[in-house]
This record gives sequence, C-alpha cells and structure tokens, in this order.
Amino acid sequence: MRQVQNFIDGQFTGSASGRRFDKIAPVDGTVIASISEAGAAEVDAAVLAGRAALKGEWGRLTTDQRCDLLHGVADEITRRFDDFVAAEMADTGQPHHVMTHAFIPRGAANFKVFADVVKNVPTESFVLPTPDGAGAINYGLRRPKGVIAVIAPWNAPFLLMTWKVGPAMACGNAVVVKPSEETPLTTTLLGEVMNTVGIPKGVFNVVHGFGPGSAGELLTRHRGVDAITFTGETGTGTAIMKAAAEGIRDVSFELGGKNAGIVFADADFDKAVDGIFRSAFLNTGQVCLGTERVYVQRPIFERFVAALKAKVEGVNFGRPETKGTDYGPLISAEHKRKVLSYYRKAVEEGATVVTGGGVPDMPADLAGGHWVQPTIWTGLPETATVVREEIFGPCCHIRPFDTEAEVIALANANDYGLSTTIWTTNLSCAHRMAAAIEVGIVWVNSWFLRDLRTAFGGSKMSGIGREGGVHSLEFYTETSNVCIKL
Ligand code: NAD
Ligand code: 6OD
Repeated sequence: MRQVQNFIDGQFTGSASGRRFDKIAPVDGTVIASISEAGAAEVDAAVLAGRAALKGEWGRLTTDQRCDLLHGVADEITRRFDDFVAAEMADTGQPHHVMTHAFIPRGAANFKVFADVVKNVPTESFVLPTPDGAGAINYGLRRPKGVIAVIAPWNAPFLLMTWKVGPAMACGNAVVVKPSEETPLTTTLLGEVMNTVGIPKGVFNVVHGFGPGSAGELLTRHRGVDAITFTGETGTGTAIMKAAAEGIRDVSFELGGKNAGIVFADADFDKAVDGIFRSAFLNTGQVCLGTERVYVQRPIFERFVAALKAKVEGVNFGRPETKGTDYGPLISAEHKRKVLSYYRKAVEEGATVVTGGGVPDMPADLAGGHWVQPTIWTGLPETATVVREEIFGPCCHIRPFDTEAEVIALANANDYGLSTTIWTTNLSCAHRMAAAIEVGIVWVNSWFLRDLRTAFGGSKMSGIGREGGVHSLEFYTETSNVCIKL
C-alpha cells in the first residue's frame, strides 16, 4: 500500500506522533494509502520552513527567475501527466476524461498563467504637484505577503490547490498546503515536482490531516501564517475566519453554492439540455459551480424534463480508467450518507422523483464504493430543503417559470451567490439577466468555461474576495506606496 508523507522543507517526512489515517478508494471502498497526519510539530516546521525560504534564495530571485521556475513546474507536471491523472483518479474515482481534459491540464496552466500575469502587470504611479513646483513621484511597490496557508477541498483537488499555489508562488510567497484528508495524492506528487525543478526548499510545503483539532486548524491558527486562502464549505469558512481574526490575518474564501440554471424557451434546446446535464451531473455533482436549482420557461418545461431524464438515465457508471465511464462515485461514505439523507428529505417534503433517488445496483467488485443514482426532482416549493441547501451531489430540482422578473427573483432568493448559467438566444435578455442575478460568475450558453485571467469568486455566503489574473495579485501581495520628493 502507498505510504504518504508530509512534505516539509523539501523533505518527505512522517509525523512525531506517528499518527496515520487511511485513504479509502471511492470506487470500491478499499484502502489504497496510509497517510501521515501532521501534528503541531510538523505544522510548525512547515511554517518555519516557509519563513526561512522567504529570507533565503527564493526571496532574492528576480520576478523573471521565479516565473521561469514556475514554467518549469508546469512543464514537469505535463511530463508526469499520467502519474497525476492516475493519482487523482485513485483519490476521487472520477472518470479519466475529466482528469485529462480539465483537472490536470488546468493544474499545469495555473503555474504558467500566473507567472505570466505577474511578469506583465505594472504597478501604479502618480506625479503629485507640490507648492515648490518640483513635485513628487508616487509609485506602488508590491511585496509578497509572506507565508500563505492554502486549505483545499476534495472535489477537484489538483485544480483547486494549484489555483492558489500558482499565484501565491508567482507573487513570491511561500506556501503551506493542507489538502483535503480525502484527496492527499496529487498535492504530495507536486512536492516531488518542486524538488525536480529546483524550487528552493521550504517554498512549497504540505501537511496532511483533518480540519478541527488537526492539521487544518493548527495551520490556520499558526501565527507564522500571514494569510489564508480557503476553498470549501461556508461553515468551515466561518471557523477559519475566527482563527484568522487572531493576528488580523487576511482571508480569501471560495465557499459553497446553490446555483441556478435558467433555461428560456428561446434557447437552443439541445445545447441547453447538454449544458444543464453537465452543470448538474459532472463530477457526480461535486462541483461548487454546479446547478442544483433549474428553472425552465413554461412552454418547454415538460419537454426539457423528459430530455434531461433521458440523458441522466444513459450515464455509464464504472471505474475511472474503464473506457466509456462517464459517471463516478461520491467521494466518501460520509458524503454518500449526506446525499442520501437529502434524497429522503426531498420525498418527505413532497417531491416528484423524475429519475433516480437511490443507490444503483453495482457489480460485486464495485459494491463497496460510494455510488448513488443521479436524481431529478420536480414539484417542490422554493422553501423545500433540497431547493435551499447545498447538497453537493448529482441531483437537481426543476421548476417552471413564466417571466424574466419572476426567474430573477427565484434565482436570487438564496443565501448563496456563486454562479449561474443562463440559456437563451436573446442577447438583450442575457445582458439584463447577467446584471440582475446576484452571483460572482455568470455563464451564458456555457458553463465552467473560464479564462484564468478573469475574476473568480462568490457573492453573499459564497465567498470573500476575488482571485484570478490581476485580482490574485491583490490577495497575494501587499502594495506599499513610495513617495519621492523631487
Ligand atoms: P470542507 O470545508 O469540509 O473542507 C475543506 C478543507 O478544509 C479540507 O482540507 C478540510 O480538512 C479543511 N477544514 C475543515 N475544517 C477546518 C477547520 N476548522 N480549520 C481548518 N481547516 C479545516 O469542504 P469539502 O467538503 O472538502 O468541499 C466541498 C465544499 O467546498 C462545498 O461546499 C463546495 O461548494 C465548496 N467548494 C467551493 C468552491 C468555490 O470555488 N467556491 C470550489 C470547490 C468547492
Ligand atoms: O475554474 C476554476 O479555477 C475554479 N476555481 C473552479 C472551481 C470549481 C469548483 O468546484
């Protein structure tokens, strides 16, 4: 069985306590790795290694030198593409094509794109008139913030972790990453890549473990951490924000969502069905940007529900590496219990189950996996639990609407505000809707299509701050103003 260690100051290391935990394969429930759990000693060592790196060779590199190294990291990820794909498939159980088309290439791109952004963004400068007529020049001087704690979730582990580590390192920071306890493998592999490429020791560190009372909490409470970037549940964000309050540390939060998909009667019907199918069921519905509330304009409602049902009933369950598999398991037994409890709640509250609602029959070798059926409901009021709360599973509720004003009100009547996907051929309607929906990311006739240079983040309870392109620089650097009297 694979033994997974922490990665501190360029070395793979166990933990002083000797504590370990198992990684269970989502596809069949077998133990595939034993992970060393970091305690206070390892978290402290990782943070101190980061602080030392800032004062050492890493801190003295020019921006160009640093960014060349990050291009090297991207190239090495690409060279070891198959290792990353295999590790991420083992951790998540998600299909091969999801890894090869999206999650792993995007991980490599996160290093290249942010290196290029950092090299090409000027700082501001102003000439200030002074009474003596000579003037003063003001200019902004960007510095790395210091040691950044990166707390990552399990649903797209490599993509979401590198999306923070790439810009943090490009800006000259050191990082300590706490990957999810459910998905330790690709972050650990990245440690090997950092050593191969020659990233100075201590710049990239990994501590494994859980949240409360474990590596996650120890890291976010550590006063040697200058800022915390977190992706995960809104409730966890609340706990981390309290930890960050001690020492007034900055946070960047990408949190939960209960996103609306809106389909107008004038939409290209087949594209809309395909789009909502992807947004609700890709990655077994475990995508923060996913669509668990679907609103379809009344003239096409029945036809749309029937078409989506047919697509959902055609998915191929299976092992990630098996050709033709397009649907995987949920991440864990705990998450399966949570999703199935929502499936039961939907029925108790009066849902019509269009399809799914339970556990599929699986062949014997996969019977121990965390499988649930993709599920569609109709007929619930907006007050129903499954219409209000984030489930993070392969399910959606579909409701008819009549007017633009009505669907705007429905979409906005939720505490979350992460994303929305709108399907229409009416450009004016698309513009009006985009301006009216209270979310950080609006897609029109598309979903999960993203240029890394654009702002990414959530409104309301879906997050704090924006990352992406130059927006990432706002979080990962601090600007001092230099004023020179001429
Ligand atoms: P989670 O909040 O349970 O865990 C995320 C990470 O936080 C894990 O590494 C966990 O160990 C750690 N953690 C938990 N408690 C902690 C604590 N008290 N202190 C420090 N660290 C702690 O989330 P998850 O279940 O891994 O991921 C699913 C959630 O993430 C969903 O709500 C989803 O919407 C959200 N998400 C949001 C985005 C986004 O961009 N907005 C992207 C992906 C996932
Ligand atoms: O596109 C991204 O960079 C991003 N952060 C995606 C988030 C996916 C959430 O599950």
